[in-house]
Amino acid sequence: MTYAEDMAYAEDRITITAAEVLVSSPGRNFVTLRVTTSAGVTGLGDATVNGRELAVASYLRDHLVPLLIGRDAHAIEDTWQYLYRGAYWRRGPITMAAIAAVDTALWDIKAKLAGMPLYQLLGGRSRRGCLAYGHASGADLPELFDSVRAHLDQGYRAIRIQTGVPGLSSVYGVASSSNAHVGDDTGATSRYDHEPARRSTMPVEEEWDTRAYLRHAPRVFEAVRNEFGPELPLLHDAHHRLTPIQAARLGKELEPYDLFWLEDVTPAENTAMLRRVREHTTTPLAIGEVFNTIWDYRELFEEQLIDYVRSPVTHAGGITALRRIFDYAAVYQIKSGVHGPTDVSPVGLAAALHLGIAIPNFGIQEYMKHSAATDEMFRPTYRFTDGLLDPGEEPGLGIGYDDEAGAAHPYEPAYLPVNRLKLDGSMHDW
Ligand code: KDG
Ligand code: MG
Repeated sequence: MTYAEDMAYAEDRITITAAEVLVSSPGRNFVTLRVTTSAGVTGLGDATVNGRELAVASYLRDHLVPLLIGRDAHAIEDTWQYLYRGAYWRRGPITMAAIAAVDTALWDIKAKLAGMPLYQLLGGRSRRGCLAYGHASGADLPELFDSVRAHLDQGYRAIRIQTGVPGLSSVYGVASSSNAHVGDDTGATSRYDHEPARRSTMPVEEEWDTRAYLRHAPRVFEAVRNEFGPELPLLHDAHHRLTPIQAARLGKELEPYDLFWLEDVTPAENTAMLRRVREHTTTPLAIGEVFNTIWDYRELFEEQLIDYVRSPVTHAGGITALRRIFDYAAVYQIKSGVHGPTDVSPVGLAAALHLGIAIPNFGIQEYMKHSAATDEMFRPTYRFTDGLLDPGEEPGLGIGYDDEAGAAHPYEPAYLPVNRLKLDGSMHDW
């Protein structure tokens, strides 16, 4: 008898009876997996890969869902290994987002069956709440200061700072009414603080000038410190655009402004580049939102080249895999700093909060509020109070999925922008 046949005879087994891939677009696209069990309990997982949603939907629908039917819903680790090792073609954002969705849905189910919020199964509460950072931005300093004040009024205790760069018409991370959520069904014309994907069949082209950015960024942080004082934790995302020596210069020049972190200073593929950056600066470094396995972090952890891990549950293979990454990071005093833009759905954010409230080495959680249409569809029960996010006390993840709302917001093609150098039009990292 094979192991699988042996397990099939186990008494009181709760099996997976169905798994649906739900692609919807309440203001932006999301890929959600809903797993149903013989006990009638369902679980949700987020598999959204911004701008490549249909690839992961197909991976799930065509290749993983057929393998799930009849499996033991409680055997989370075995299912993870079965999908990861079993694929032969390991790693990569599409594979790992698909595995993440299955893993997250199974944790949701296990916690619902236990009648507990998921964090209880991950070791219980380790802190009052998860410190969250919000996104302040402005085309210029007055607009940026208004945005910082608005975030402080909302209770944020840590704030990411992004601004326009003189000579460039639009820059990653800077809100504006002209690039408000395209097709946001709420009809919002408000500034987008966080939604770079535009609904269109082709990516929007932006332009970039590294020298102008490097001249401008330290002046912005000097002005923000002068205006808001030394206490407020400030973060900044360089969004993969610098060479190692440029990154080293930026880190060094920002040292007087005491950043909480400087994120994604160099492109993620060659992690050894961060050695050069680290040799020159004590500004804390965060990286990893485009990583997808523990292997991507090995060199960075063992050489202590970073301070914060940016992987979200959604893109790093789920709760099972991200938990392992955090445990490995803890050996080196490295903390969590989970990616939480709007393209991580409320399911992915809730999973991060259950993990974040439980682990010993929580650092900070990125938080960009989802649109009203998104929250109506997923009905999250996590709460943001006084700068802290709390996963709540509902059994499981505390997230729902409204099928009618999902059907009313079908998928629409959308892409992240691409970047070209202002100097000569060559392609650059966006
Ligand atoms: O889909 C891409 C976004 O998730 C990314 O651009 C957001 O860098 C980002 C961040 O730090 O939130
Ligand atoms: Mg980032």
